[in-house]
Amino acid sequence: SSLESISKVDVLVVGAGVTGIQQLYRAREAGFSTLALEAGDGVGGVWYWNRYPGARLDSESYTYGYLFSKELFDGWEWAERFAGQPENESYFNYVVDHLDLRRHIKFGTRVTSAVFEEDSATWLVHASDGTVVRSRFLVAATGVLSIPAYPAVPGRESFRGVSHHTGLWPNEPVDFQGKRVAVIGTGSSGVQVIPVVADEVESLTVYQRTPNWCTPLANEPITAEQQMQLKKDFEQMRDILNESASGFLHQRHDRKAFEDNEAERWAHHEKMWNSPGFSKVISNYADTMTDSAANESWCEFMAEKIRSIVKDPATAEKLIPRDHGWAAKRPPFGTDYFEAYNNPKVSLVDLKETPIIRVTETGIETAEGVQEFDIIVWASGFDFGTGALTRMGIRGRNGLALEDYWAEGPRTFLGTMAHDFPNFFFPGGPHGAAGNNPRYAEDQVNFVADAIEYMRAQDCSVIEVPADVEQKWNQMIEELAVHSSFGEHSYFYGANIPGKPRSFLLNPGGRPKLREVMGEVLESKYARFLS
Ligand code: NA7
Repeated sequence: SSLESISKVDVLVVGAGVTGIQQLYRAREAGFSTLALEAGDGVGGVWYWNRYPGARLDSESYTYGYLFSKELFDGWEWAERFAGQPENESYFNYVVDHLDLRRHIKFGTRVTSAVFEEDSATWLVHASDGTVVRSRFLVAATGVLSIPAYPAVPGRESFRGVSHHTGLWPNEPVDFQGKRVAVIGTGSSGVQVIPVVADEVESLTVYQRTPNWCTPLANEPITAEQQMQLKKDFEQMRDILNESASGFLHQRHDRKAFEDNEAERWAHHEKMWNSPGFSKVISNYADTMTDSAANESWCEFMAEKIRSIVKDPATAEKLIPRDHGWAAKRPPFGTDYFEAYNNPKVSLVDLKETPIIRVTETGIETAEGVQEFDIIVWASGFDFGTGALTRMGIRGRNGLALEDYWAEGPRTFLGTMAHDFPNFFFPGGPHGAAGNNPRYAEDQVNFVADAIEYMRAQDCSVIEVPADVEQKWNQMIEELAVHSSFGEHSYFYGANIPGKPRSFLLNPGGRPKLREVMGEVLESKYARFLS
């Protein structure tokens, strides 16, 4: 009968990316029956889907990988400070095989609905391939950057050439050799793909809506000596990361911008320009994000850098952001990004002057006419934070749809639970994100694992966050969001998706707040959460 085809598990994990893999591991370690459903045909999540040329970490590789096992850490040597997509994908395959998790993952299986059934206090989950699973606990580890977004321009489907979103890149390599290529978008993905394909193409046309403060990533290989040091310093490194608000090793700078004279200030700007990844945010002048003059000084320095790199003055001016300061949008980090515009094959279209009217069968039409292309690369971003969760058909108590509950923006506790959605967790979700993804996601994974182990020990069947406790977390988000450097025009507010409610999607309290509140719940022995 059809009933017999329903598998039953204690813990169903959706997604085999950075968060889902760890959740699956913890559930198996605790002896729960488990299954993970993964839409892709391989593990790695964003590192599976974003396989476009140039895709690369901008968190230091060794601070991004798992830190819950020294053995796992010692068994892997990162080749580069900021690993590229192939290395990341290999890493997650290494982890899954090392921990013997692969046989618990069902690939090519996208969850289409998940309904909470009151009587049995279980979740009934359906997937695209006909898979049906009943689980006691449902964990959606579906990521914050997993639903690609496209500009609302007509005709995209009519294009007869090759067209790919960076976040849905095909497994087979795309041949750029001698092709006329368009790239739409100049965020983190755009600045990575542009310089890498520029050399191969016949022509590359970049469609830019908002220029970004892109700075050098400062990637380099990790030497044998550094490898040894990393292994030696493992515990110390983990301690620093655990204390860091955003899960990075970078240390805060103790000076404010105008405590230094102009020469000193320029020297610090120069140092920042050349320093790796997010140190440009964390180790910049302490008031860079709070004092507009401090922010402007750094921006003025960066504008000069852009002018000194880009040979054509008109192009340089177009590449300099005018409407937002440093870290008002998520800053991208690149390698030879601005340099790419000195390549005579590369040209820049300013979409504020000439917006895209439509995509045609052969190319892209603006007020200047149609430009023909062989390949269009959509580096146009994602439905951040809530995108995957509101598309999964999640139904809580009394059939309440998660997308309705979140119609005005997400309501969560710890970015991990929602009231009226019992036995449901979404580690790595909205309101949790605060910097280096795996670092806060692991806090959430551990919170979930500890909670369900405790429930088993106490013989409880339902866990649910009380409404007032959820309310308090949301209030914290709202109150602290005003101190975040990210503006309302950033995708952290949902601004890139037409019709999406504007609400802050990160955890502005950072990892310390997350851990503090988790600690309180643990100490109270989940008071008022269990029944
Ligand atoms: P981002 O950072 O959201 O960048 C998307 C880019 O696409 C950005 O330049 C956008 O311009 C542009 N865009 C988006 N919608 C449109 C429309 N309608 N028309 C023209 N241009 C558009 O996504 P990424 O993939 O680069 O990076 C995502 C994350 O991955 C990143 O933050 C890291 O965490 C890794 P806009 O600025 O909106 O004017």
